[in-house]
Amino acid sequence: MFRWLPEMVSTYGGDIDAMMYLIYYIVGAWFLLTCGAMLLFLILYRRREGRRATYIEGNSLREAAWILVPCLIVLVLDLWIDLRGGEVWAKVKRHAPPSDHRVQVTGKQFNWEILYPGPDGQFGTGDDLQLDNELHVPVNKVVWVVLKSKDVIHSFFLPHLRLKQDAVPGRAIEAWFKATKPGRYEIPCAELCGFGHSGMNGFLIVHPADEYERWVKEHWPSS
Ligand SMILES: [Cu+2]
Repeated sequence: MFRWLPEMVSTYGGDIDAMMYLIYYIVGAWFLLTCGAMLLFLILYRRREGRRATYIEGNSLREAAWILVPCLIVLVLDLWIDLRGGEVWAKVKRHAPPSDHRVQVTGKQFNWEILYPGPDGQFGTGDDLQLDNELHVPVNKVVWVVLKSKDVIHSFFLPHLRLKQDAVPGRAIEAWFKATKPGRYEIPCAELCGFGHSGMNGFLIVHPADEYERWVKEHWPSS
């Protein structure tokens, strides 16, 4: 059913997809039920030769039940979505794992500036490295991203990892992910940010452990 979603390569991506399935099937079932009932009534009670319209005096309780019962079912299903959503939210936001891997990503019209802290792990020191649109990370390691913006609101989107977070001017917003498969994945901007928005696209390069070591050695030979 979800073939149009990109491949999922993060630890919490499955939970996000499960939420989408849940909402999709609940809303889909209601849609079919409502359309089905409407179609059925259209056919059952259509105008026919010789059949007179019925005079209905009205029974307020029975009529109200047609509204109240579906409302109650919708409410219960809604609470189910909230409950499941709360669990996923807690997993992603409240019980976020710590990590030594930190990068700073700054959105600007129309690029992602990726700042690596270097071997000392501190931003704003001499061994920092800045690359445009290239986020290199090791596979199976938790990576924290500090999101900033130089101009307008951008949205840092890793569709394959099911992560999307706004980058807001004046704020440093943190997000994390753990990629589970080496590869090259897109980082589009998901917030209309100006005339070059559609071309604002970076790449997340997930390296196997040894390849990541080599990449680090290449950029910080003395480390
Ligand atoms: Cu943008």
